[in-house]
Amino acid sequence: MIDVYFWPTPNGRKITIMLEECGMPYKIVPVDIGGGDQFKVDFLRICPNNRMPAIVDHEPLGGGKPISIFESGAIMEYLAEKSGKFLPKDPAGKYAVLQWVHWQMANLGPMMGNANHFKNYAPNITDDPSKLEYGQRRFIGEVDRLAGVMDTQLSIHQYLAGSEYSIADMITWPWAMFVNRLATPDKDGYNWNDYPNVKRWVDEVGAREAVKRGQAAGGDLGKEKFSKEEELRRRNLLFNQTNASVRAAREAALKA
Ligand SMILES: N[C@@H](CCC(=O)N[C@@H](CS)C(=O)NCC(=O)O)C(=O)O
Repeated sequence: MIDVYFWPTPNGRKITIMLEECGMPYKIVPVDIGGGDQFKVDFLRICPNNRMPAIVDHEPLGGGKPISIFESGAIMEYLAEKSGKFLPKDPAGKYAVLQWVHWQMANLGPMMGNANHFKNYAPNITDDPSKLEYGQRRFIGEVDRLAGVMDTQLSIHQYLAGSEYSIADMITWPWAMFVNRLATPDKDGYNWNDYPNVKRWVDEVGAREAVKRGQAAGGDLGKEKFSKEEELRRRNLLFNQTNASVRAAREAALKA
């Protein structure tokens, strides 16, 4: 059985989609990131970076003691190796996939996260929205550029790494499915006109039964409504982290 430390966000859903595709049994362990579960010692022992997703595999590849892994890219590679699926074994095929896995981890995910922050969260937090303009332009521009990179690739290939569905598609899809909403500065510029090939692939991948199940997993989490003050406290936990605010918990986790 694999424990998946999870909250229903694009990064969390990469893992449930892969587990569903592989038919591997798993148990969701909720990590309420607005409530501060990511700073608990038990979680920091698994993920010193206080970010979900993470997994603990009680029947690990190669046998032996349970293995814990954080960072969704590493988790996807591990699950691909364990299942023998969705990552070719020949070097050319393998690295055709892994280059897109790393592209997602280093580019699309972080840029969309920052575009979402500057476009949707920051205006409700700052007392001077004019200061957000540079950050908005920078990250929305990058999301637009990256959507274009995908669109070109998908204009000649069925899937991101070529003709085979792989972990590159699964790791990218939960973000790419709403790339149109973050690639324009205006609230209504939600169309897919500039990225028709991404839209074709988003629909095709989204129609897979395992992807639907992985996307729906843990769907009862994160639905609670909070008072304005509690909402502010939760955002503060997420958006005002420093070394000083997390260090003691991280060190305690190392010693535990
Ligand atoms: N590079 C990491 C990113 C994970 C990540 O950013 N997780 C967010 C939710 S999507 C999180 O746990 N945030 C908690 C926090 O900011 O304290 C991965 O892909 O696993």
